[in-house]
Amino acid sequence: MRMFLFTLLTVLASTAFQIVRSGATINDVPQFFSREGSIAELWQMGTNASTVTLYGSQLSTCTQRVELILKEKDVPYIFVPVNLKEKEQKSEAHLSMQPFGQVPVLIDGSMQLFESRAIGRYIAARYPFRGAPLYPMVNITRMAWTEQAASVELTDFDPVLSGLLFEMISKGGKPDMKRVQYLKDQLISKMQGYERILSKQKYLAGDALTIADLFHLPVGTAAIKKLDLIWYDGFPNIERWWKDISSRPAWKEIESR
Ligand SMILES: N[C@@H](CCC(=O)N[C@@H](CS)C(=O)NCC(=O)O)C(=O)O
Repeated sequence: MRMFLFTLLTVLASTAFQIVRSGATINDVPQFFSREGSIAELWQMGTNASTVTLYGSQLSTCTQRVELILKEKDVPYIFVPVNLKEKEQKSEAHLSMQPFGQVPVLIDGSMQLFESRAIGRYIAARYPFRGAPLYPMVNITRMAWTEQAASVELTDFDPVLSGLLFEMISKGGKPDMKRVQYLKDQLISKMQGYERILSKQKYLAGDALTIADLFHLPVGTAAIKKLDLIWYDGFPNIERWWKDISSRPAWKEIESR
């Protein structure tokens, strides 16, 4: 009986802690408790019993995105290297986990997941009590802003910088210069949008760090290192934001490998 009461109090205390940490207001609380299965979910979330395994390549930006969220959330994991040069990602065993023959793949107990950003969201939502609070699940407004910022990263930021990396690096010295110019023009217009956002708030989804900010780090850093392209040059608020997020210990550890 005592054990039961202790367990119940622990669950309630950690629930309250999560609500406060997520920035929810008192109006959000009934909605939080009315979620189907929420107590069971919370129990599972708080206990963190399963073993997390990440299949990937440490040099791939997609794998780095997942490792970054795992480290920020302080979730221990086993890393299984997939040799992309040897095409291990196209093996039948890997295709059974990732139907497109790519990395990363995450296994968490009975859960199997691919797509780096989906994995990042999952980790941040699944482990709310660990590490930095990166995904506001309770406050729907803040969740929507996080999704808005994550969508901008996926559809505006990543295609431009990945496109430049593809033209200038992956094509082995034969870039399509018309496309390069188009992407450079796009970059300026996208940076103007980022500067407008970041001149009003500290991070992309408001004044708290979220997964959306962190999702930028792998490709943003690759562009700086491989293209020597300081893409935020001339945009003081983007520069301030970038220096903030790129100096986080979790990212420093990943980029220094
Ligand atoms: N949208 C996927 C992209 C996955 C992807 O492109 N992975 C690359 C590494 S960053 C890969 O596996 N490349 C090897 C290949 O396509 O064969 C994600 O974010 O996970």
